[in-house]
Amino acid sequence: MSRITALTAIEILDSRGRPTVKAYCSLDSGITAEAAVPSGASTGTAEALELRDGDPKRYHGLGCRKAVENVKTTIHAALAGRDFANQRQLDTALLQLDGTPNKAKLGANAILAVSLAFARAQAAEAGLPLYRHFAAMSETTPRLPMPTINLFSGGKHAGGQVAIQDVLVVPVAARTMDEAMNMTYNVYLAAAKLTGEKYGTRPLKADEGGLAPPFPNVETMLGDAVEAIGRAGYRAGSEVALAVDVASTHFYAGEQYHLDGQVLSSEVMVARLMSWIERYPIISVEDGLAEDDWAGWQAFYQAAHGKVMVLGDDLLCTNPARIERAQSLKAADSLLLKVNQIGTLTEALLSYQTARSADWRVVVSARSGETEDSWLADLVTGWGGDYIKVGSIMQSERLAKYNRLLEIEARDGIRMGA
Ligand code: 2PG
Ligand code: MG
Repeated sequence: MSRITALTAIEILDSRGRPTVKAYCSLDSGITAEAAVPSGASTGTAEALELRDGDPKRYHGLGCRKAVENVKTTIHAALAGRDFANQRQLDTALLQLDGTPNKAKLGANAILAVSLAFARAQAAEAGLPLYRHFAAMSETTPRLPMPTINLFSGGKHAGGQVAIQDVLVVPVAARTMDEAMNMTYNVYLAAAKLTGEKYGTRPLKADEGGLAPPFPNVETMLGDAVEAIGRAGYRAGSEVALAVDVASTHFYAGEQYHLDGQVLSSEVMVARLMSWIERYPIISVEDGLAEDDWAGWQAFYQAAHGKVMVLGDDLLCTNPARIERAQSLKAADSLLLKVNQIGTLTEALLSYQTARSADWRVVVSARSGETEDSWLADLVTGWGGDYIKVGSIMQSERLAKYNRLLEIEARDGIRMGA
């Protein structure tokens, strides 16, 4: 049992300079723990509500003072003095207090910050590293994930100069996190040199630190990634593979996909995705179709399942009901898990378990607006996620997670894979 004595919060800034929430949870054992929440840009419409102040005089309306106040007043008043045996009990109390289907009253940013700070406080109380606490919560054996690392960016993260959002490298031949990061560094440097030569640009970086030269189209973006892998001395496919986040919800309008100056039907979009899969060493396609184009997702699943991971982000929004729907419709076979899309650890774990119950793969993901908090690295390790997606290796809010994975490997001897 952990008795909460105080809950409080402050407004901090994320990696885009926008406000977000950091919460502090104190227990009567004398422990105080903290946690900060991230924020997305390419958000799905089914995401839980991120409470923003809407005051145009502060941060263009993006302030989080209301969410902070909700932690300090409503949530503190309701939970301080109470005992909670575990995360589920705490999160259930938070959900009851909010009482809305999408956390609109208190804000998912306020609720998740408290949910995470409590987890960290309980871990500290038990004398466990955070990932071991997460492993106990999910009854799994901790293991390190395979990283998927942002190399090239487009879409909403890079001013839209190319429609798709991310081309990621996956160092599939790496046996350790140490090796994976070194391979990634080599490919990133080769890509920066290549794009400098080819586009004559200095390496401009997008929200997650990916390179963002003016690619004329998606095929060139993918081709340049393959060339960079080769220049770095690796075999594309068997040593370093690619993953893409098409983020196609964000170029879908009027039931058509607006890609590279063309207007594509859902059927043609599926054919386009399949042509990329055939021509480039892609192992995972995230949000190949828009969040409402369920028929398109089903068609893509029929064509691509077994060849690549059919990975749902905006489609699923880490929501167990949407995951179940995708399972019964055969619309996807992998979950991109973002805890703040749903808003509590307990619900995110249910999403994770729902995905696993149908033998899905799980990619645990950061957001484009991140903080220096590294809890995500502990979460993916503790729950045993297959992959982590954190962005590039060039910004400290991303490196906080990679460095934590390196630390878990070097100091605790936790290994990658099965
Ligand atoms: C995504 C994420 C992370 P955002 O689409 O997968 O890359 O972006 O946080 O903006 O939703
Ligand atoms: Mg995505």
